[in-house]
Amino acid sequence: MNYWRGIIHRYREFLPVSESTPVVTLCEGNTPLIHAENLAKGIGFKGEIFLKYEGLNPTGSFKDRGMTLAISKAVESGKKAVICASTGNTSASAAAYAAKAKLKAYVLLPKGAVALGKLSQAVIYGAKVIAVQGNFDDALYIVRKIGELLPVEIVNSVNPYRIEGQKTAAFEICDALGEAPDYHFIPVGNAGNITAYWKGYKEYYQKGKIKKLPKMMGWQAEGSAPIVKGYVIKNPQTIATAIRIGNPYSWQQALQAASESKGKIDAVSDDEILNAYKLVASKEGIFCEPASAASIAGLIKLTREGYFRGGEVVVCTLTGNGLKDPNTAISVCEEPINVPPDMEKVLEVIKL
Ligand code: AN7
Repeated sequence: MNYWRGIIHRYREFLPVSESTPVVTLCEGNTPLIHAENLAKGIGFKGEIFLKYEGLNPTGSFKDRGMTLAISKAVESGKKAVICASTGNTSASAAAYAAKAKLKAYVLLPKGAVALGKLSQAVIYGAKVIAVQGNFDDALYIVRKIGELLPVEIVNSVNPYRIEGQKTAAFEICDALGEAPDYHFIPVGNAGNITAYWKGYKEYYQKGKIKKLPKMMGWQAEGSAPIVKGYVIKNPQTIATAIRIGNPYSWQQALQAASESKGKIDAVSDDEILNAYKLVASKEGIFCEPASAASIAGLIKLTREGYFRGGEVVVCTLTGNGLKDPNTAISVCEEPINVPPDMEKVLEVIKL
């Protein structure tokens, strides 16, 4: 048998698992690395852009890479329940993997600030959904307190197995390109993913699988940019609800990834995010969620500023699937044109 069996099976030697670890997988990983020539041309980037489309994971986001490991280790250690706070994607992933593992899942969501697709996932997979009348940071604080009180496994990225699993995306990129890219662009919310990628690249470098390391370029939304500003944001705002986080858990690790790699953490506005979101869909046929487009928005911004010399290889992680949040897509695009059931009327619209 030689079918894809998920990231633990593929990258076992790099992960903290043993023969006796029960592997809970939905066959996550192995996501496409898409060569984005149209986008490069459209934004005037004189190098090569590759998009790591993590929206094609089983629950539609990169979180599945970390969740397969976090849930497998929770089962190995005899846990019966898991808990997380989430802007949506972590809860969808936790709920799915908990269902597969026959564990109970409790998810705390900021009330009214989670895309409908993500909420629908958590409920259909059977999690107990708790809407907190506050933001993500409030919910994560409560989850961490509950983790100290009850025999429940926290599956936010405070759980180190999440980072371990997520680093496999960096491995896949290097395996596909045969080398690390020059730059890696990635959205930053709670800052677990940038931490994970940097760890993955460094491990591949130490093993001699790659000969250079990329510069890590992390992007926050302007209204939710604590790392860029250097202080906790009490009431973070952005249309990109997935990264609406004011006090990221892996703050220091994100800064370290940027400084060690000679990259940066910077911010883009909601307008820049939405522009990038529409552009990657219309130029490349890839529908990602708004938060994911922060990586593209950052690349556009730096290209405009003349940051690049030309010839660079850049990877942008598109962290989640656009179908999770169709409301945002519909709200930023032209409305369908209504016509009576009459070919002449349709031809008037088509004007080819
Ligand atoms: C699509 O689901 O924090 O910097 O609770 O869903 O590792 O937090 C989601 C984060 C980027 C930011 N893109 O990643 C959650 C949550 C998407 C996301 C991020 C998230 P991190």
